[in-house]
Formats: sequence, C-alpha cells, structure tokens
Amino acid sequence: MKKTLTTLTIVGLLAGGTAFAQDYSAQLKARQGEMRIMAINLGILGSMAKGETEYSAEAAQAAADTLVAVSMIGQAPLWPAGSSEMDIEGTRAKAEMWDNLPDVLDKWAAFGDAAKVMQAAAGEGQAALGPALGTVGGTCKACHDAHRAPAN
Ligand code: ASC
Repeated sequence: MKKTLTTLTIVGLLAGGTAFAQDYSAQLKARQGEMRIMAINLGILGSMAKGETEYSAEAAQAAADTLVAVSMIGQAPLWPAGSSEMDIEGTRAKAEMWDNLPDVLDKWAAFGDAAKVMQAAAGEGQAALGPALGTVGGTCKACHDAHRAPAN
C-alpha cells in the first residue's frame, strides 16, 4: 500500500510538471475537425453568396443549421490547459488563451449569435446570405486575430 501511494505520488508529480507533454491528440483532432466543418459550410454559403453556386434555400439552410450546431458543441473539454502551441505540436492556439478564457468564451458566443443570424437569413434568398456571412466571418476573424498564432 505504501509503495503504491509513493508510486502514485511520483507519477502525479511527473504529470504535474512540464517535462512530459500530455497526449492531447484527440482534443486537437476535435478542435480542428469542428473548425473544418465550419469552414466547409462557410464555403458553401460563400459560394452561393458570390453567385458561383446556384442558390438553394435547402442547402443554405443545412449549412447555416450546421454552423449553429457547431456553436453548441461544448468547448471546455476540447481546450485543456497544456494544449497551446507552447506545449504541443500541431496547434496554433496561443498560450495566452488560457489567461483570457472569458474573452475566448465571449468570442465563441459571438460566433453562436452570428450563426443564428445566418440561420434566420439562409432561406431568405441569395441576397440575404452575404451580409449574414460577413457577420459570421467577422466573429471567426476576431478570435483568430486575438488567439491564434500566425502560420509559419
Ligand atoms: C473561413 C475560415 C476562417 C474564417 C475567416 C473569416 O472560411 O476558414 O478562418 O472564414 O477567414 O475571416
């Protein structure tokens, strides 16, 4: 029993230190997957807004509904402390994000609000897409500008 406790203590100390990066590959895949889903659906809406794809109320609605659905995914489990660009490979999430979580959550909520505006506009015709899309894109950009490190 004593040996087990000692071992657990040592393992705990090691895990709490900075020497060993945790495996956050599942969280990274989930973060990047949700962003990819957003980008794909923004692309569908953007293409219709520009007239490159024929407007379809049904397809536009499905894309906008998907943005709203993504906005409802609980974010906390996907962004554990220790999963910034300073901690692990394969992410551009700045370390300062974790010192500014209220701001991050505000920006995520602003995306959710904009996605609902997009959802209301999607079925209202091709001309309604652009302005709503601009609002959504602005919320993406606000969080990226503040909390995403530049690409190399
Ligand atoms: C996208 C995408 C983003 C946002 C951003 C909006 O389609 O991949 O990161 O929109 O460019 O400004």
